[in-house]
Amino acid sequence: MYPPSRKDFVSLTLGDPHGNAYNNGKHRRQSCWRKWKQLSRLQRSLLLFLLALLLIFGLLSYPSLRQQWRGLSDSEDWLDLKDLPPGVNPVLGPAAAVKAPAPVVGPHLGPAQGPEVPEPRGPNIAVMAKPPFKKKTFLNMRGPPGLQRDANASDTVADGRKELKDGGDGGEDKDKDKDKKIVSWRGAVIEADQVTEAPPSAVQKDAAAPPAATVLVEVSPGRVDRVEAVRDAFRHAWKGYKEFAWGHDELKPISKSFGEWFGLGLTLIDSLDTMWILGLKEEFDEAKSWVDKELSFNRNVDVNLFETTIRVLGGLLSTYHLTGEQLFLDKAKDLGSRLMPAFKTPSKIPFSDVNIGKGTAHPPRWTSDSTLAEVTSIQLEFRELSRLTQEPQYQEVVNEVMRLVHKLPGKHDGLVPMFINTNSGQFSHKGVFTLGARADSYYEYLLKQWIQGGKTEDDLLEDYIQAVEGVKKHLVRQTGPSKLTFVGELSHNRFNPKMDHLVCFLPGTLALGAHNGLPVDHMDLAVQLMETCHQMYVQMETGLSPEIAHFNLQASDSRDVFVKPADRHNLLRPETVESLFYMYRFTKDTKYRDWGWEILQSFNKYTKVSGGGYTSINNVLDPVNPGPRDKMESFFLGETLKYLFLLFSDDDANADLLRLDKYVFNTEAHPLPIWPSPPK
Ligand code: DMJ
Repeated sequence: MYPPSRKDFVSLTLGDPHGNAYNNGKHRRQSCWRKWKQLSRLQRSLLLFLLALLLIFGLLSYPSLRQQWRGLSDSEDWLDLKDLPPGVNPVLGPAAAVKAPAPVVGPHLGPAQGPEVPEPRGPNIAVMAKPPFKKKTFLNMRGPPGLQRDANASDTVADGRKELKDGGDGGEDKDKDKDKKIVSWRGAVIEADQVTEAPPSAVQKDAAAPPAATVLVEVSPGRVDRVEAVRDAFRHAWKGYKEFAWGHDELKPISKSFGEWFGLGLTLIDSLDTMWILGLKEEFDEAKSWVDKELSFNRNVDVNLFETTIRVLGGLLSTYHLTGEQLFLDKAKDLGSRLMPAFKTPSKIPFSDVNIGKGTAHPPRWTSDSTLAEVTSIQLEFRELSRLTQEPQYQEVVNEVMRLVHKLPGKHDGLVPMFINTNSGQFSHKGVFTLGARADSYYEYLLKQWIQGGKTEDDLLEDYIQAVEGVKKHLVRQTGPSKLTFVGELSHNRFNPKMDHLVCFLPGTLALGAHNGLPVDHMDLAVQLMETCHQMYVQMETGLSPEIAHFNLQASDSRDVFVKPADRHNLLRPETVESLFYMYRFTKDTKYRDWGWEILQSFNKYTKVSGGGYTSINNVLDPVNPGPRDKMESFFLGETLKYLFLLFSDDDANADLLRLDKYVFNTEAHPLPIWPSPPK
């Protein structure tokens, strides 16, 4: 062998089998020129004209494209940890004072904030270092395609047509609010409710309301209005579902139609225990009859293991517990056994998708990874199924997942990566840590499994406590202006001051842990984070939180919270009201009820659809045209309204119902019993 000559090197590099790369290029250029010369003058002029046109269009559309790219990329927010400005330190305990801005209610009272929220610029910008690379994994959140972050969030807003009869100031003039506002979008009518007046009392309502099955939750007189308002909201949502989407997965309230995800009557099953808890007997009985006569899992359909477990299996199990009706346990058993093929993988880490009719399972088309939160947030349900059926296989498969994850290398002070490989059983895409999408309920279920099993499984507790320490050390920061505490994200040692609304489950979970004897500083952090989640609502013009908030680390008199164009949507998510429920239960501080009440009013004002149902919206910053998305997620009925109801209900009068030392709520708000004796 001899070293290759320069000519050999060039020909190898340019990939020409004959070593004639340069010559070939020359010939190609010559023949192009010859062809151009062969064209008639007319043909040449036409081609030049077309090229000029293309150039003009390109120049004209550049600014809007640039705007879109900016919205899609949040790479500029990534901060190198070593670049954090002085004073931006983790909040490590009670010492950190929360100086929250004065609460602002109603669309017009927030800090000066136009429909376009300016990015922090110039001196207000924290150190904005570019990351080495920016994976788009953050854009792929858990959930159905429709739940994924919409990079074109403003599309619907743009072509929405609206008429706001009262000028849309919302809340400035109480009298105006008394007149129902009619907002017409795309030919559909959204009816905004009264927001400043209490709804009719229970006495007034009772005449029209169907009799309750069993009054499961008694309410004290002072709270009747709010509880009844939640019942009203549920009835309104259910009306739309019943009329236009009965037996289907989700209501599309604007087009008065339905959407199918798995074809399992998702909204209906997710709502069963909510109806029972709210005492809506007639609605419950109708739904039960559908489960009895129509619901069949013997269908050739691919379902997502996690979503089906938390919504359908969880919903059936909790309804069985509340009602004692065998029908629901039978259905749960049938479904549980059909989900089991997901666990037949080389690593025992389950696949994301199962065909419940064929008994086959597979990962998503593009990867052999599963999402970490998905494989570690099915345990409460499978363990409970084993306990009820005395069939150990369900708890065995999910306990094995926890055992594997417990001893897996690649964690960062208890924080876990977002993906795990179903072949190797190892974490993948290491080095990215978030409490938001794809990791959130891993942390929630560590604590809740420990509680479910009577606080006897030490590995779960150990992992949970270590994770909370990791969160405090690496992810918790405070904003510069008002010292709002938030949980950011970490990617390869770069900190991003960005928090998903999904993270707002954390105050509730931390409070639940503290209530169960874990360190009091967990509760301190819960109080601070609860305030921040509240601010994510009240600082928006609609009083509703965006899907993702960005926080300002710079000490300045600028804003604390920013929202990017792609993150302005609200999917009727429950996490904040869920945490408010826990915070109120444990502190009895009525401000948490008031915050929940404000949220319900904002839902009524900006997402309630005339004719029935509530809709996700595109833009929480635009009270004039929030941009309905035409979708009511099943968790709005399964979780959001249930937690609001429980928040306003007088729990003291319900010593035996849904007490937090008797029940643990799964991540879809389905209450499951805490076991009377430890797991075997
Ligand atoms: C729900 O399905 C569950 O709460 C899940 O854990 C997270 N996402 C949705 C609600 O936002």
